[in-house]
Amino acid sequence: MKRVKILLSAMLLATSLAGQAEEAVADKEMTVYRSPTCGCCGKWIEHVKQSHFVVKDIVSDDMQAIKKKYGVPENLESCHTAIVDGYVIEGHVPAADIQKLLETKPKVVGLSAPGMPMGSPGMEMGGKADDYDVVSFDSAGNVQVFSEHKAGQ
Ligand SMILES: [Cu+2]
Repeated sequence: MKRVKILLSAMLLATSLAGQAEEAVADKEMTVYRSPTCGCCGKWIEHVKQSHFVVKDIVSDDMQAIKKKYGVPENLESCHTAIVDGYVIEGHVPAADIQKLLETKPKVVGLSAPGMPMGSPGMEMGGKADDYDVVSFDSAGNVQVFSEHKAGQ
């Protein structure tokens, strides 16, 4: 009986160690600001969580002030605004684009999926989807296409 217990605790230890190692590699902290009434923001948060981002969810009644503070250009505004690794992520940007941003580290303020494109993560509308671009922006007003997303792909 004692032997079984020891074996069991060794197995538990091994699993928890493996879990920790995985977290250290994959998890990235992200702060998300959203208005209390935003449903699609919550869906987007679920999307990034599935891609191993650890989300600090902050509800704000003044999203305009947040966007101004972090330098989101008015024409690129969307619903939620997130901060990860010093980059600003505006709106329904796919997690894969955020990962690409964090790997390539371009000299930009951040990324945006302007507006609320149908079919983007958190904006699933049954079969309806738009083509949309994720753009990068910098503090000098330069906006560049970062990645193109075609409906149905
Ligand atoms: Cu939204």
